[in-house]
Amino acid sequence: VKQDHRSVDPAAIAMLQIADQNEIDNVWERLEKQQPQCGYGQLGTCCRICTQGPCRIDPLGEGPTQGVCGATADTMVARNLARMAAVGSSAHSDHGRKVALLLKAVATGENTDYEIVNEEKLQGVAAKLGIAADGLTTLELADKVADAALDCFGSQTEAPIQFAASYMPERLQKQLGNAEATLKSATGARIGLMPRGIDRESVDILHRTHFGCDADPLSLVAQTVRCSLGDGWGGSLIATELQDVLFGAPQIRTIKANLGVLDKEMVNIIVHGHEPVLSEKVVELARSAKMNEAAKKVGAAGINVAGLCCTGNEILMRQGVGVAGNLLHSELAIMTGAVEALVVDVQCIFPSLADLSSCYHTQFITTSEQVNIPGATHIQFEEHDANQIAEQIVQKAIDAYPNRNAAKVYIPEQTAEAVVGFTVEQILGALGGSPAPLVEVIANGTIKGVVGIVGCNNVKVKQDLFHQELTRELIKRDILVIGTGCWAIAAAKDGLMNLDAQELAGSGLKAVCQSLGIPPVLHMGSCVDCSRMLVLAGAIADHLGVDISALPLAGSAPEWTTEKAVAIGSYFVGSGLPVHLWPAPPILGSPAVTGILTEGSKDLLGGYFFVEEDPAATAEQMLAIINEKRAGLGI
Ligand code: BF8
Repeated sequence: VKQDHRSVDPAAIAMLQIADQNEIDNVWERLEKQQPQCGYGQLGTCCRICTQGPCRIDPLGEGPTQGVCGATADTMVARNLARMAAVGSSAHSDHGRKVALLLKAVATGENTDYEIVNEEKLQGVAAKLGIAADGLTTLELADKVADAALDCFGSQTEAPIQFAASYMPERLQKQLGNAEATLKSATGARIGLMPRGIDRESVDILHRTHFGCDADPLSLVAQTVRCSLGDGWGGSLIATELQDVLFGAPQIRTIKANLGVLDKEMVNIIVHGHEPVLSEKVVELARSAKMNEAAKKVGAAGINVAGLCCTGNEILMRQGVGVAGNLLHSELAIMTGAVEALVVDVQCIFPSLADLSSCYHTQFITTSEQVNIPGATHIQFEEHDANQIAEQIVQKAIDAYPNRNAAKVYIPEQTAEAVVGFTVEQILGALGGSPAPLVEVIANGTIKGVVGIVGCNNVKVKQDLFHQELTRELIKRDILVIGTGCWAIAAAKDGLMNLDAQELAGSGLKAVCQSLGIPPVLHMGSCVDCSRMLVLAGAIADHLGVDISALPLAGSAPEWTTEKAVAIGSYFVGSGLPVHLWPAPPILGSPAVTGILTEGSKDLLGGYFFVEEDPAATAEQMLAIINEKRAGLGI
C-alpha cells in the first residue's frame, strides 16, 4: 500500500511503508481498528459523570431526551467541554508551575544546577508585574518574580491573578468585565470571566461539573473560557516568560526539521514532551567532551540530540537542535532503528512507544512522576540533581548503541531548513522596537492581516495536509502566518519557514518579508508559547488603542487532538479572536453550546469558533473575516 493517504510528508510515507511491510503496529492501524467510533462521543452527548449512567442522548430525537438525572444534551455537552478545558489548562499550567518552582529554587540557592541566563528578561517581567528592581540583586529579584508567579496558582481571592492583570491589555479586561455584567443581567448569577487563581479555575470546573451542580450551558461555557484565560494569560504565560529567564530567550536562527536530522553514525537521543527543564540538560550533557568521548569508545562518531513535539520546539528555538518531527512522527522515529534513546517528560506521549521500542534497541525512558508507562525504563528526573541524572540518561543511550541492528536501520533523508525563534521581543526588535511598522503595512494593505495557527497532528486528518495547505493558502493571500506547536514543525518540514518560501507569498507579504529578511511563516515556539501570540496581539491592540477583537487577526487549530488545544482555542476566543477548528469539537450534539460558541460569544467576547473541513475554504473564510475587521477599522 502506498501510504500517501496517511501523510503528506515523504519521510512519514517512507516509514509507513516499512511499517506496512513489517507489520509494525502504529497509530494509523489502531485508528482503523477502532472504526466505527462512537457517534455519541463525537457529538458530546454521552455522560459518565455518575453511576446512574452512563447515559446518552440521540441528537436525532430518537429515544430519551434527558439522562437519568434529567441532564439534557446541552448540559452534557457543556460539562464535557468544560472538563476538556480544565484538563488542558491544568496540563499547561502545571508545566508553568514547575518552571516557577525552579526559578524559586535557583533564586534561594537551593538549586545550583540551573542559573538565571537572561537577566534582561527577568527585569522585563518584573517591570511588567510592577515589582521594583532597585537595590535588589538578580537573585533577590528572581525570588520576588517567582513568588508572584507562584501566587497566581494558589491565590484564594476573587481578584484576577497578577500575571493576567499585568499582561492583558486594559481594554480586554474592561471588555471581559462588560461581558460579566451582560451575563449577570441575563442569568441573575455572578458569572466571572477574569481568571482568579489558576488552580482554582480548574477545580471550579471539576466542582461545577460534579453530579448535580451546574446545568446551564451558558455558565458552563463561561467558566470554560475563564479557566482557559487563566491558562493563556496565566499558566502558559508564566511557563514562557520564566523559561526565557532560566534558559535564555529564543533567538532567530536556522535549524533542520524532519527525520533526516537523525545521524546514522552517531548515538541518537530524541527528547519528546514539553518541559525544557530536562531537555536543556540532556542537550548540555550530550554536547560535553566527556560524553562524546564515551560515545566514541563504543564506535559512534559522537552524540546527536533531536527533538519531537513541543520539547523539540523548545530546544530548537533556544539551542538550535534539529527537530525530528511532530506528534505523528513519534512512532515513526523509533522505526528508523537508529534511535538509541527516546527520553520523554510530560504530555503527548503515546503509551504505544513502550511496545514499539522493545522491538528495537531503543531505550524508552520516562522521567516524570506524572508519566509512568508500563514497559518503559523510568529514570526519575530531579531538578536539584539535574546534571547527574542527565548524564545517566545520556550514558544509557551510549550503552545502547552497540546493540543497534544495522539491518533494521533506515533513516529517510528528508530535512528542510527553517528560520525559527520569533518571540515578541525578536519581532518587535526586528521592527525597530515598536509594532508601528507592522501596523503600517497592515493599515496600507500590503499585509492584509495575521493568522496564528496552533496545535497538533490528528490521525483522523492526513498528517500535515491541513497545516501546510492552509498556511500556503493564507500567505498567498498576503496574510502573515505565525504559530506554535506541531503546526510549526509541519510548516518547518514543508520548507515554509525557509526564506525561499517568500516566493509562495502574495506580492505584498513577499515584499515585506524580503525587506526584513524573514520567512512569511513565523515559528513562535511550543504550545505554551501561544501566550507569545496573545502578548503580540495585545501589543498591536494597545498601539492602536483598539480591542484585540477589532484587529484583522484570526486563529486556527486545523489538526487538533488534545485537551490543551481546547484551552488554547477558548482563551483565544476569550481574548477576542475568531478561531477555526478542524476536526469539529465534540459539541455538535448541543444546539445551545454550538450557538454560544459560534454566535453568542461574538457579541459577548468578540471571539468565536468556526468549523471548516477544507483548507482553501478556511483561508477564504479567514480572509473574509480579516476584510470585515479591516472595514471596521476603516483601513
Ligand atoms: O503542546 S501541538 S500534539 S506536542 S498538544 Fe501535543 Fe498538540 Fe503537538 Fe505540544 Ni500542543
